[in-house]
Amino acid sequence: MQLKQLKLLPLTLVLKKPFVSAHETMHKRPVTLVALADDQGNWGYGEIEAFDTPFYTAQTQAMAVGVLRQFLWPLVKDQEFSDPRQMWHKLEAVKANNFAKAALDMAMWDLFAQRRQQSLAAVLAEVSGLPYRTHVPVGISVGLQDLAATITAVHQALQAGYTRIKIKIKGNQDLQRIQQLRQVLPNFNLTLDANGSLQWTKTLAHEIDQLNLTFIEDPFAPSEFQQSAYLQQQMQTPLCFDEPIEDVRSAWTAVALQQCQIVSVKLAVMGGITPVLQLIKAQTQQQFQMWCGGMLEGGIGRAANLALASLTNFNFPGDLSANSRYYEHDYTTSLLFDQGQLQVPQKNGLGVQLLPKYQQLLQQQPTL
Ligand code: OSB
Ligand code: MG
Repeated sequence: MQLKQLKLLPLTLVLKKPFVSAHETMHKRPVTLVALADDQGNWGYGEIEAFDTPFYTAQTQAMAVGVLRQFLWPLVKDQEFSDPRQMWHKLEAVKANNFAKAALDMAMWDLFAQRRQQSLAAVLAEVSGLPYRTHVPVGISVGLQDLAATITAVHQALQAGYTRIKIKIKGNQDLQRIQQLRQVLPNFNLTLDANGSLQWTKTLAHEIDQLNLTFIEDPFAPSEFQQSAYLQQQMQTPLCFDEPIEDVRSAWTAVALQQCQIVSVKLAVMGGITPVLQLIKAQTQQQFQMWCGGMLEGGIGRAANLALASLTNFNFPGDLSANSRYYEHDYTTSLLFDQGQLQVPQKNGLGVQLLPKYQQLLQQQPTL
């Protein structure tokens, strides 16, 4: 297929309530919708998922948009590709800039699946050689808040059927809140995400082990590999890396050097679906566990995550909670959520549609 047109539509999704992590408090979520057309007039969609600020990752939304316009699109415009992986290979000429690459890669996979008249999940299953599920159990990520609000949020999440609940924490002191929560609700599937905010102490491993966690995500800053390895050695609870996982090599190294046992996969951080498929290959050789992380995606990003998370090698429910939980208005039709499971769309491609308003706005954008 030949790639002919690109359109970009910057959007701001307003959160129903602020999402608070150890890094920042988010009120609004910027995304740029990316629409890619082939020579037959088919359109595929992707999303730039970098934030406005460089606090969670180095690349910001504005940087990613700039790189996509100035460098990535000119590399592939009017080029002929038989497969999205071939296009991604071409993008490798540009160093890093994974968020920009991911948006184009997502749109390319959507286009590819549409041309084959298959759902993206079915295409990814075929390409990876893994089966996919039609209903995927999903988890929820609960932002920083006090104990009473945390207990309420956990009760609501359990009621909605979520099979894994992740709670954001900030700093060693905050482990006390989780201890108190465990006194009220000792047994549900709980994970923590410290977003790098913990300090190593002699008692840390023991304190974490007492919380009956499925795993703990990013206790230390991404550069503190040795500290993570040391903690993992002392701790029964599996350690999971999210923020340090930017490519296959970082995942492979972290697992091989026993810095973590579990990997959270974010296709936007890794540069798209293509590198995640490479990671899946590495996983079958090295046998680590992985799951699909989230970063408050809009409808297109959520659908791409779900297609990946439907593959049976994703070992834990992903951060794929229903989008209506975060946003009053998303820009696509919703994925179907029922009793803690998302239904994988059977339609061609990503399987969600742009709402008419956004389709119109997109058409008004210049063609690149
Ligand atoms: O660290 O996993 C994270 C959201 C934004 C940025 C980073 C993270 C998160 C979340 C929310 O935890 C996950 C979701 O999208 O539901
Ligand atoms: Mg995280």
